[in-house]
Amino acid sequence: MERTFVMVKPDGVRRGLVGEVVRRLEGKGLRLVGMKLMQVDEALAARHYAEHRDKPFYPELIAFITSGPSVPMVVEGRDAVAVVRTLMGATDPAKAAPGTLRGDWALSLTENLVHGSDSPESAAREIALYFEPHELLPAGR
Ligand code: 3AN
Repeated sequence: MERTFVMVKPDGVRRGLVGEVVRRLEGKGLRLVGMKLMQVDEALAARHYAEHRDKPFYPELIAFITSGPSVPMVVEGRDAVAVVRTLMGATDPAKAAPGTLRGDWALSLTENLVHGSDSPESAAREIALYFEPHELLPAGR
């Protein structure tokens, strides 16, 4: 069993696509162990995207991720990190395969609907950034 961090970004919340994201995660067989609606502030955004601090797209990324409420989640299941990356599709939605979340529901590189951790180490770091331990269900099944 593995856990990963997933977040519906502000574009997804604005467009009413939270349910679509949750439906696909649950439909695949992943188990929701944490979920909330929250406004990401500048400080949290800076910690989340620290690895991109020197990239040209960083200011746009921070402005976008703080532009409205997001829905961070933790899901659990076999190979959860890789499975979520597959369900999300490529970072650039223009190149994301049909049938993936970004392939079906996004076109912009910045406003690309959803975030998912890229490794178990990133997942642990990002889960701790967004959730207190008591906000997560105990490991199950
Ligand atoms: P992913 O979200 O697929 O893990 P990362 O971690 O490489 O992708 O990038 C983090 C976020 O930064 C992306 N989700 C996207 O919103 C934004 N981003 C990445 N590359 C670019 C780019 N070339 N131009 C604008 N935004 C980008």
